Amino acid sequence: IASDSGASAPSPIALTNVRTGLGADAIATALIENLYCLLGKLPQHATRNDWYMCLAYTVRDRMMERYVATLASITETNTAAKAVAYLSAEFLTGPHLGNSLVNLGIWQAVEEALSRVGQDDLSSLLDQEEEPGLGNGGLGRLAACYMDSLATLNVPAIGYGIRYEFGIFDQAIRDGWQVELTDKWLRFGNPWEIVRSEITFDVKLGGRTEPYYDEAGRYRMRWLSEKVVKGVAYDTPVPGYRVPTTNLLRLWKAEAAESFDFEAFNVGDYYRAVDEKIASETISKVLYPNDEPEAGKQLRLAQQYFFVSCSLQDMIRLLIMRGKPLDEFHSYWAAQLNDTHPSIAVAELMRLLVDEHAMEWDQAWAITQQTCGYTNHTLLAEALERWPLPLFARLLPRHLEIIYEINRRFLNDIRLRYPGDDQLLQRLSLIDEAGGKHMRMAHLASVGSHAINGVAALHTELLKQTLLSDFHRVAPEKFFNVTNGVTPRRWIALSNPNLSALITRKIGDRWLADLEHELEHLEPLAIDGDFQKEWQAIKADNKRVLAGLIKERTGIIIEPHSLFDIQVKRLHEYKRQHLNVLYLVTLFNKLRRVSSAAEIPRTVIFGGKAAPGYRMAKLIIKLINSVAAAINQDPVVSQVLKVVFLPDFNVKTSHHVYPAADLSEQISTAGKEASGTGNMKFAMNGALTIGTLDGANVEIRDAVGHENFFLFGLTAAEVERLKAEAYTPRSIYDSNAELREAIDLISSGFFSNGDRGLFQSLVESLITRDDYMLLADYQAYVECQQRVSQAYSDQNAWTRMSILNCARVGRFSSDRSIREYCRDIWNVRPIVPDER
Ligand code: GPW
Repeated sequence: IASDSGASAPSPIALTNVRTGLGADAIATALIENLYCLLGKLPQHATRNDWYMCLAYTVRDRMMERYVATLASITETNTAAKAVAYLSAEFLTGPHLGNSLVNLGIWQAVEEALSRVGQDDLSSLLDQEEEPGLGNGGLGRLAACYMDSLATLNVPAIGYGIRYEFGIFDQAIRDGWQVELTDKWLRFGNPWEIVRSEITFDVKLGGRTEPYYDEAGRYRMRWLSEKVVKGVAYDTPVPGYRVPTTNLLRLWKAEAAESFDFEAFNVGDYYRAVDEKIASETISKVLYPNDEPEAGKQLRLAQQYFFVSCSLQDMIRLLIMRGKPLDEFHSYWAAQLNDTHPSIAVAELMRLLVDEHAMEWDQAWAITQQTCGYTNHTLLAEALERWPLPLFARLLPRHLEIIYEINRRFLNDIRLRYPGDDQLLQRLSLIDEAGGKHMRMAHLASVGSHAINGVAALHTELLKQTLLSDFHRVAPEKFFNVTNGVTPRRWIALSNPNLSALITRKIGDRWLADLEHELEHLEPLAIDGDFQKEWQAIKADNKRVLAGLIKERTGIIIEPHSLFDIQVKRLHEYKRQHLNVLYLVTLFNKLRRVSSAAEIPRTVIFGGKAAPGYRMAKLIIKLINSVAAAINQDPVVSQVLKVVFLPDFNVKTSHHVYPAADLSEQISTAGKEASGTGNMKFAMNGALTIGTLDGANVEIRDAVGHENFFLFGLTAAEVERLKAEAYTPRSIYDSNAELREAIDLISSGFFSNGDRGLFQSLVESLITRDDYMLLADYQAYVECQQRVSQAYSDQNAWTRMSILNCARVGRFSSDRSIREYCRDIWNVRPIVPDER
């Protein structure tokens, strides 16, 4: 076993070292050494998980040098670099191992090293990793893509969030229904994190406030809390793609504060102390599984405040470590609020500066506004965070006072600028006075930030015109659009390695680091017959892999040559999975009537979780599975149509899904999906989109060319107009025979063993309210799907469109998004660690 020399050397460790060397030799030696030293095993006794763990440690070792250097640049006294603090309640990173191998450029060396130690199957080790499901869907995954891009662009950054003990639940399907299972992702340990037991902060909760005079005779407030919890930092390195920067994700775990008296003499006190400990730890126990949140849960507010307070205290600590004065906080930190979940940061930063560090209000306020930026991710009214005032006051009494003061000053200012407009004041107020009083977190975030952005062009326009129109009126200069993006490292290189190799063979290897400028070099190849063949062969391979996975997970056998038509995303009425189902039932009816000989064979694949308390979403899952069962067992129809619900859709399984898609379903009601990001992942992997003019679909269609995109449905403006004119879905039901036949078949109990009641609430809501306008878009959708089938029957034309979709979506790299944040919102510049 090689020895680790130079442990005390101050200079960088030699690159050939067993802990850092990137060659197969060093890695092979390190594997055996880590197996022995960290896991206490000899190779002949190692299980697959042992090999995974020692490989993970071996890879992590190789990030440490860059991680330490990058961290130094955020802590050293003589650096002028501003860093980004990305505050997010969710980071849906997905498995780390494969991504680390891609970004460090050691995939082949690791394969070689593994074979030298008798392990020939890297993919089975990759499979071994439990993914950290610390997010629900798009918002959490976006945060992970942005962390990858920040590091890749050499922008120093810390992602701050919560180390949930239980992430998003695992989904099982029993009798067609979703069943939730707890996600014990830490069960076998987490080799990617480093606990920083010395980095802890106290977080107060509850109690009351009290005025006092400080030594200088100044009138101040102090917060006498009811309890204190402690946050402990857990760091996960985030390596950039083949660059010197390795940033970090710093997630806070809640523990009992030291101050709790475990040496109590009295037995009763001892048990009380243990109970307190358990209560403290519940704060970071579990991720709330609502994709677009249901508000009003006290523990959720406690989670938000907990991680925000720890993060801001840490940012102040790091600033002080750098020897900078507190009044320069905003020169060294840009804090981005990922939706309103961390928006309590506005009040907490004020509290820390004013109460804890005795800063004057005006100065603290200027610093707070210059530091914070707010990203909005939804216009849906039901997803806007509003806290009942009594609940807020109980948990955060001092913050309530601070917010009242922020509000008083803000509204005063507005009153002077818009005299006599009391309506405007009411609409802008941080407090909603109607009904039971509520705190409007989007207003707090908007007032406390210098920049507010939406996540796609359409979304930002709607944000300015609707949800935040008054804020746009009083402060138009605050508004920006930053269209979302996704990282091509995970979503092409890692999940579609064959496509990746083909692209590199044709246009060189710079595209993964510069997608916006390089990927378009594929365009001329779209009409190259040989290239088309290679492209088709890779898609066919990917489809076979997904077919294998589906067979393994569901027992359903699908035809790899059929058109793979895929809708994977969280279940939500606005995303309209049930519009897809209405089309499937229509197709089913048609295929039972007429010969299916001419039909283009399709496999329609669904995946996604429903919030456990969202009854309609869960019923839609049951409907998909019920319709799937009827179709798949029909001897005639199943020749040309199969329907699959792939259980437990998560980052790991998604690696096999996007690369295998021919058709990407992006069919939300126009105006409802802020951006979507799955739409980008599909297009990058050569899927064509069937979609509405919603979110980033609009920009994707413009980028790939209107002729290479299957558009249908009402526009956002038409949706609003129709709603205003008293939309009557029943008249559409009455007048469209095919639609009526489909809905009636669902009502009849055909898909539910004769149970006419099962889907009644769903059918009822469609015919009577249809909030998401499925019936209004139904005919257009069905006709558009016919155009899809026709197009697919010309494989060469389809392949050309597929190549063009990939070649033209370079701007949906999260690198482009992050460059825009850096330029427009954060005013930060890249810095290579060695030069700092
Ligand atoms: F409600 N999104 C999400 F806006 O995944 F906060 N979870 C959420 O809680 C919210 C939004 C919130 C999604 C949007 O629905 C999707 O359109 C967008 O692409 C994604 O956030 C990233 O911006």
